[in-house]
Formats: sequence, C-alpha cells, structure tokens
Amino acid sequence: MGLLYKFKQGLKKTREGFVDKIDRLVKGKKISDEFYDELEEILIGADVGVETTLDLVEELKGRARENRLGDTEEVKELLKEILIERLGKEVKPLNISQGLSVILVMGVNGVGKTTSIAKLAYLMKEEGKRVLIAAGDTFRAAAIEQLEIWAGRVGVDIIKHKIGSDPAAVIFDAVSAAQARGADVVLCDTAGRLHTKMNLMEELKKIHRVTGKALPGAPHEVLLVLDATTGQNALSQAKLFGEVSPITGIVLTKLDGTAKGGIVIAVSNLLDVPIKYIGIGESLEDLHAFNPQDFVSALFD
Ligand SMILES: Nc1nc2c(ncn2[C@@H]2O[C@H](COP(=O)(O)OP(=O)(O)OP(=O)(O)O)[C@@H](O)[C@H]2O)c(=O)[nH]1
Ligand SMILES: [Mg+2]
Repeated sequence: MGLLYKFKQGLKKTREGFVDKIDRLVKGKKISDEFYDELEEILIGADVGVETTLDLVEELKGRARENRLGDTEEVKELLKEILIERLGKEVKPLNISQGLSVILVMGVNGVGKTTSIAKLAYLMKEEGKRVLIAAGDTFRAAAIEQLEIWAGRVGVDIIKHKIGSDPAAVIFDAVSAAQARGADVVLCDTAGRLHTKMNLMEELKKIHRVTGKALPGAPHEVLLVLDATTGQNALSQAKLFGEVSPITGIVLTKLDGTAKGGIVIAVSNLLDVPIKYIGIGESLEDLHAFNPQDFVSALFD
C-alpha cells in the first residue's frame, strides 16, 4: 500500500465530511453571496472556526474579484491556494541540534502523547538516530508500562523510575544516560493529569527548568499534543500550556477520527506555533511530518 494512499485514507472522513460538501456546492452554484455564505457554513461546520472562516472567505472573495474569476471551480482552486499559503507552505522540521536534543511532549490526558512519542521514536530510528525515551508520566503505573511496551516494539531504550517518583528526576536521569550513551535524541513523556490542574502546570514548569539544568540549551523542542477530535477545545488547551512553557510545535493527533479536519486550519491560523506532525491512526507508521501542500492535496485532489 502506497504512502500517499494511506495518507489519503487517514484523512478520508474529513474529505467526505468537508471537501465533498465544497465539491457539491461548487457544482451546484454560481458565484454569488449565497455561494460564499454556504461556503462559510461548510468551513465553520468543519471546525475551521468562525474567526478564521470569516477572515478566509473575505480574502477569497477579494482575490476572486481581483482576478475576475468566472466560475466556482476557479474559486475552489483559489481556496486551495490560500489554504496552502496560510498553512505555511513548507514543512517545519524539528529543531534537532548537532549533539544531543531533548524533546518534551506535553498535553492533557488521552490526547495521544505516549503513542506519538512511540511514533516519533520510530520515525527517528528509521532516520538512523539513536533515541532514548524518558518515562516522565509517573502518575500511573500503567503509563510507564505502556511506554515500555512501545519502546520494545520500536527497539529503543527507556529510562524509568518507580510510579509516584519525581518526573523531573526521571528526565534528568534520561538526559544524563543519553549523554553517557552518545544518544542523539531524548523523547520525554509527561503526565496529562494530576490531582489538580495547578499541580500539573507547576510540574511541567519544573520539568522544563530541570531539563535546562541537565543540558544547557535543552529542551530543544516542546511539543504540545492536541486531539483533533476535540475541536475548538484544542485551542484553549494550547493557550493554557503556552502559559507554562514556550511551545515550539504542535502534534495534532486523531485526524483519522474526525470529519472536522478543518481544525488544522484553525490551529495553524490562531496559534503562533507551527503544526509539526499530524497523527492519522494508531499504528507506528501513522505519524507524519506536517506538509501543508500534501495535506491540502490529500483532501482536495
Ligand atoms: N485513531 C487514532 N488514535 C490515536 C492517534 N493517536 C493516539 N491515538 C489513540 O489515543 C489513545 C490515547 O493515546 P495515548 O498515547 O495513551 O494518550 P496520552 O496523551 O499519552 O494519554 P495519558 O497518558 O492518559 O495522558 C490511544 O488509544 C491511542 O491509540 C491517532 O492519530 N489516531
Ligand atoms: Mg500517556
């Protein structure tokens, strides 16, 4: 099965629930206020968000007029172009340094942090990198076990402490071990839930601080994992976590599970942080570096 085919399959729900509606609209209507109103409805319905939709359609109208576009098929092509422009055109690679790089992975419970770490480890290992995983979610015993199983499947080492121990200490140890073993990357899991929200945020701050002590310049990346199926809620999570630690990239998971993949456009438009990876399934090969051009063409072409 080809990679592109799998990628398209992963985005099937969004293509059917969102882009197919645009196609039907384009086939059924001439350029008119009604056409644009309906387009707005479709975009909002696909979680592009009200603010982003209004902004997007205004630009679309303006440019369609300037370019004297005659039919809705051309408007659809222009929409694709604008989407790619807004999504940023290029892939935003991870900031991996020459020596050891430390990547913290954060997010609320259940969004896909642990799975995404396994998938990232898999991708990096394929690229020939030596990867170490840190079991920084010490809140649940099952979390450590889950990560161990993934590490075994991928074939990378894991550093863990006992349940209930200090996650910052686990990560400190992992960074030291990585230095001693000459690893290239440490991927750090963190908890998504503690007894209270406040504790979690304080804990993440501490992890950030201690990581910098373990290795000057670290963390090199702080990835925030957001679940695409939670829609606009994902945006408020980004705000909350952004207050704790500077986020350097978004991993948007579970795009395969939603027809509202327009959330990609909202996230990219409203957050100052690039989407670096998207998750489109539960297996190891289902994390992809986010490429706006490929994304838009998988949806529209
Ligand atoms: N369909 C689909 N499922 C995903 C994807 N990413 C993660 N999942 C599933 O989401 C569920 C939760 O994933 P975890 O990786 O355990 O999430 P977490 O953020 O580590 O959760 P906590 O440790 O409880 O905070 C699992 O069943 C994963 O298989 C994805 O891209 N697509
Ligand atoms: Mg987890």
